[in-house]
Formats: sequence, structure tokens, C-alpha cells
Amino acid sequence: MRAAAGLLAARRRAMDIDEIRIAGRPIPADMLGSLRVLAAEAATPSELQSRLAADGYVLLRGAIPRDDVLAARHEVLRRLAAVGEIAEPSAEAVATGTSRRAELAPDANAFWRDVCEGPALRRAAHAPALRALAAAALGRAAKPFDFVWLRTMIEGRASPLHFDHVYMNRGSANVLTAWVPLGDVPPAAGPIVFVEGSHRFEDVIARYRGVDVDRDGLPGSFPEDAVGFARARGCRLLTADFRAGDVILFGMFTLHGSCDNRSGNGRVRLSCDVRWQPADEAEDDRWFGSPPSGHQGKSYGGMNGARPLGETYIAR
Ligand SMILES: O=C(O)CCC(=O)C(=O)O
Repeated sequence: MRAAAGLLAARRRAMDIDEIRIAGRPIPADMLGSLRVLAAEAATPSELQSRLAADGYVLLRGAIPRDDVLAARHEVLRRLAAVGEIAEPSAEAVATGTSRRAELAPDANAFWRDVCEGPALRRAAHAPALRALAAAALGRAAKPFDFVWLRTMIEGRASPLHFDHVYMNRGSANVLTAWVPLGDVPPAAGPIVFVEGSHRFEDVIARYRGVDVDRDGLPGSFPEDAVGFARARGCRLLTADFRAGDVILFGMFTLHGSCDNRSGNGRVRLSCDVRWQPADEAEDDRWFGSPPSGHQGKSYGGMNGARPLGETYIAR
């Protein structure tokens, strides 16, 4: 763990000292930590479960085939390049700052569904290795939600802090999120970030337990500034230098968001969140089906990604 923390610190020193930010606010060095990695050979069901219980998350390196992840990345980038949002060569993932989506793909829901259900993305998101990992972590056969949350984060953008519970609590209580970077995502490119120990913040969790963003019409995201909140709780913000093939699993009550994408070269950060639950437990019907109905029946059209890259961002 110390070596990983050292690496993160060294990377920070080598670049702009305050490059790792959340909502524009630099994370002070003493508040930035590295996510603990579980070595592949140690990823037994009992170790996965005890790490989830102890840390609220478990990070595995190279858990799914890197080539499949990169194929998914290129598939998404090619679709965005075809509507003029990613410059050629699309593999560089550089946003053009313009879009022809309205003209070339006027049905926003259909377009985004097509991208999110692209064959290469499905292959990576529902990889047999990920199913096996989810089953081991859950201790029984696992199935994925049909809905896959694809994130296309342009520079300057981030996801605000939230618990996943409020978005997907109508079925099984044993849902796990797998966050899958679609490409290498160094800290400056805005990877996922966790509030250390937040799965044990019972007072905060009590405010969100049972809340359903669609039924209650409440914002799911956390109103407080991440750095200020972590400082007040005396904990750190944890992230990592992610590589394509890595997976981080976490529970519905682990507070997380993302660092700002500060790539510095116009590059978009790509990732997807894939949810897994015990195969024999009740489903939250918003996220299953063909197509899944999604928030307020908007299906894929309710996602930020359904709007042209760079349009106003709504926390979701
Ligand atoms: O990738 C992001 O920006 C946020 C991911 C997230 O919120 C999740 O995996 O639940």
C-alpha cells in the first residue's frame, strides 16, 4: 500500500502539483491516498468478501482481458467520431468541441442505446471473468443489470459524490457496482474516487437509506464539497492509476464520485459502470429488459451521454 501511495505521490510531483482535483478543488497531498489492490492470486471468495466488508471496495488489476476493454473503447470512440464529436484518429479520444449528433442521430435515446449496447462494449462489460468475480464477491451465482452506464467525461468534468443505493434499490439489496475503465485512466484523467471508510459512516448512510431518486424526486448526489467533507470526517480521498483491464467492485453504500478530467490535451475519459446482483434475487425493473426503462422511463435517453459531448452536465 505504501509503495502504491508513493507512486501516486511521485506522479503528482512529476506533473502539476495540484493536478488532481475534485470539482475544481485540488486534493491536498495529505488527503490523497491510493486504493488498496487485491492481487489476482489472492482473490478468493472469502478474501473478496472480507475486503469489501473492510474497505467498502476491492480493486483488482488485469481482472478482465485488456484487449476486450480496448476493443470496447475503440467501438465507442468510433461511434462518437461518426457524429463529429471525437477527432480523427479516434483512438486518441480527443473531443472536437462540436457535434453533428442532432443532425445525424436525432433520436438521442436510440443513438445512446446503440452505443451502450454495442457488441464490443457488451463483451467487456459482461465478460465471463467479471461474472466470475462478481459471483465470488457475492458468494453465489451473479447476473448483470442489462443497463450499462457508459461515461464519456470531457475535460473539466467529474461525477459528484453519491451512494449508488438511491438509484437502484427496488430489487436485490445485494447489488455490487463494477467500475471498468475503458482505457488507461491516470489520476489526472479523472478516475473514480472514494471517500475512505465511508461504508461505515452510519449517520450519513441513514440519510440516504431507502431514498429512491425517481419516487422521491430528490437529487441522488451529495451536496457537500468532497474535499471539505473528507477533511471534516478526518479521512482521505482514495483513487488509483487505472489501466485497461482493471476492475473495482464496491457496494451500494460506499461514497464515491470522480476526480476532474484534467488530461490537458482534450482527451475524453471513458469508463463504464456495470451492476451485478445474485442471479436469484428480485430485479429493479428500471435496469432490466430490452430496452431497460431507466429513470422516469427515459431509458438510455436519460443519461448524460445521450446528449452531445460537452452539453450541460446533470448529476446522475
Ligand atoms: O465514472 C464516473 O464518473 C462515476 C462512476 C460511478 O458513479 C459509479 O460507478 O457508480
